[in-house]
Amino acid sequence: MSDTTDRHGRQAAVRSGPRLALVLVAAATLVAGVSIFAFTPTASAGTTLGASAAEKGRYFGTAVAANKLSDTTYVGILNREFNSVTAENEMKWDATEPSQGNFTYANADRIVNSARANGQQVRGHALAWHSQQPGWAQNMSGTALRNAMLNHVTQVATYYRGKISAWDVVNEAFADGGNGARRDSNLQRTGNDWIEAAFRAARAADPGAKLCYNDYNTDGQNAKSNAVYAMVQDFKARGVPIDCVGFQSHFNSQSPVPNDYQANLQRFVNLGVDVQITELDIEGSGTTQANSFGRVVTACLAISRCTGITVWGIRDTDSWRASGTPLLFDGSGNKKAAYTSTLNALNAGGNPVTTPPTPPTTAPPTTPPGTPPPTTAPPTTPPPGGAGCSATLSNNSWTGGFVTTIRVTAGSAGTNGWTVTVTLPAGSAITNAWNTTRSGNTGSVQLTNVAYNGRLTAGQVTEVGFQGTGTAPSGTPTCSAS
Ligand code: 9MR
Repeated sequence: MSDTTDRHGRQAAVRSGPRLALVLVAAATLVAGVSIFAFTPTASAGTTLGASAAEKGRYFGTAVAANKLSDTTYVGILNREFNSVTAENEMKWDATEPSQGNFTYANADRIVNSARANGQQVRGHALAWHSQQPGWAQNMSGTALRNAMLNHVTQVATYYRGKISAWDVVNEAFADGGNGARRDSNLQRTGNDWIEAAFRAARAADPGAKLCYNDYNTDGQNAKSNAVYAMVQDFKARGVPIDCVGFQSHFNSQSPVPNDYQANLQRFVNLGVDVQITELDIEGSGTTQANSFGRVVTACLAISRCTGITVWGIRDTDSWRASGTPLLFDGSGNKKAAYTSTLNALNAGGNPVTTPPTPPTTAPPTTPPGTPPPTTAPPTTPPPGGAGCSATLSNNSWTGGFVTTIRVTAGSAGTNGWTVTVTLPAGSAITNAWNTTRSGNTGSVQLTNVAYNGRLTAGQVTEVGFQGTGTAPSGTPTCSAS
């Protein structure tokens, strides 16, 4: 490693004069709204996985278990080699909402805090999944489960807003076995639109995170990957917010790296999404295993929108399939042949990442509870709403529920406070609201400012929101200023 390159390979361009052009490109890219997690390519060969991937504009990550963060060998490799982490279990539904409405983030936070302290990005895994649900959710069905799932997505994505590079919003929703059907599950039985509803809720909660669909046995072209492909194509056509597809890539002798791996990933890219290798492990040993890792890495680096690779653990002994010795380090933490072939493939590859900025595809982002909402500068033309105020609403809706964003604009006199009245359709009810004090939850509902967003100058805008069950409100809410 050169002395101008940190272990993640990202600072070199900042410190190195001849690379100023790259810095300017990176800065312009940031202004243009591209992910803050993009890495700046440099010219030299990396000596760690993360540094080498970063030189190609990518990340190289690993799954991390919170209870191993006190293992010095583990942590030493983690912080030397990787520039992205995924919580192996700690962000799953059973871990983060063990009883309904009771959110626990301590173990996930240990991973996130460790990552942030060491300059690593964090992949979020996973918001909605048929497996590893808490018992209370397993026992739910219908609208109650749908709303519980959406509340979970909203709460967790809001809590980690700004800290997650990409979320696995929905995990493993398609069946194995050749017919391309959705997997039967309690979530699937809430209605076929549960996946898009989850993506919409995630986008509303964290507009800055890339939103991925993640699955296994989709690594080559087959009935399952064809079904995921059709879903992504449909989502892109209808403006459902999806940014990326995760290919877990758990391989063994029965399920080896498919010959059409690169072609399969490329066809998804051609739909307009990024692809990521999200849970890579390959059972085996020696040269055979090493060659397989090399093939996977080479395939990713050949694809301009394959933005990163995550291996599912550090040492063989850390693996969920430890007996298959499927990882890059042996049980003592020594680099295996698979490590060397992976690093060599990273250094040899391929195409730099070119991923366009993600335009918002849904309603304006909502502001998480407790966070002062964004405001805009006063316009030079007279604002709408006369001397008082005006309000508009926009919705993210799904069967049985909705998130509504209310935009309040102060009139020419500004406001000291305001109240918006929204009428909910019969049978609809608000379940929670943010940045506002609410009176009632059905029928005609009054939303009043809270302490920090009542005083608006002429034309100034503030946003508040609520989530509810039933059908979303429509029309123009009334607004009165004080
Ligand atoms: O590695 C995870 C293991 O510790 C858990 O016991 C297991 C339980 O479902 O989940 C493992 O991770 C899975 C991941 O979340 C989704 N894709 C398959 C992974 C391996 O089962």
